[in-house]
Amino acid sequence: MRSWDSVPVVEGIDRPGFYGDFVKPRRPVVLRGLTAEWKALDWGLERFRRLPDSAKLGVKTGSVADGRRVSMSIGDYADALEQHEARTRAGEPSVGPGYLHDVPIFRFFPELAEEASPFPLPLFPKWYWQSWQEYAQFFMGPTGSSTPLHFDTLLTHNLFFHLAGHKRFVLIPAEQRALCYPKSWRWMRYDPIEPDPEAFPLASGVTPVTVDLEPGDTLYMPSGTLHHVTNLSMTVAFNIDWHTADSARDGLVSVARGAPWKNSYYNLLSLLGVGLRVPPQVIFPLYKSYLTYVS
Ligand SMILES: O=C(O)CCC(=O)C(=O)O
Ligand SMILES: [Fe+2]
Repeated sequence: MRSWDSVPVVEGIDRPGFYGDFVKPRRPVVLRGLTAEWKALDWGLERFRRLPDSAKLGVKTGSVADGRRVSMSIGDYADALEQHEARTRAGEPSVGPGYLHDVPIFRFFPELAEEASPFPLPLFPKWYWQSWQEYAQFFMGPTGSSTPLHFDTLLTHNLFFHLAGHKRFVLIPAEQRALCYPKSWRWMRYDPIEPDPEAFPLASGVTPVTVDLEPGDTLYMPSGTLHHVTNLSMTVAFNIDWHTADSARDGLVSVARGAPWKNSYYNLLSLLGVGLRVPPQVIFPLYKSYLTYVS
């Protein structure tokens, strides 16, 4: 069974190198310096307070796997986060403000996308170049918040642009899913941070690797990679889940392995786009409900 000893850190990658060394062989990598010129690397709470407060975003409360959300403006969330971090630093008890998790940020605030420039388009299939920002999902969370072990439901590849704070990913190859005690299609019961060998004996065969991200690091996770994520401090990041024709095809037939039917709909749209070049303007209006699809 496939396993990874470590995740390489690479600077200055081009499209042939990225696809040849990582996407095709399905190996994760940390790309360093790719976003060095982005204004987004300076995003702090001040930046979010300056955004319009008319947009209400879904903040996840409790375990993110449960998908419960409360609605808040980004400015109010920034205030709550700051107060929570200050109370925690002072050793005072504080209930966290929840995790702003999987939010299609550039649809709410298109002006922010300009601060992620120059954007590394060549790393994505051409089909995404025109409107990459539509596919971005934003994450901002307090120290200690986490996302339990899962994979991204459509079996997309993931480029994770880490911007602020310290974040720890634990990665497990897709082929080891059955050893991780799936409780649904995408969420696992096994916790690689606090392994419980008695409850989960099969997981002794799992080979997790830990990847710590610094601001400005971009993590590539191949289609289906299992990941557990911990915020070692307050963090800001966004990802793009994207398909190659191969991963869209895998996603389409994953219904036979237990994926929700709805996933096939989104994966068929991606295959029509990435594989058969149906233009994004035709596909996106049909696809966009995925970005608020809590699975
Ligand atoms: O940052 C997190 O907490 C979760 C990130 C994640 O699961 C993803 O990018 O798919
Ligand atoms: Fe994920």
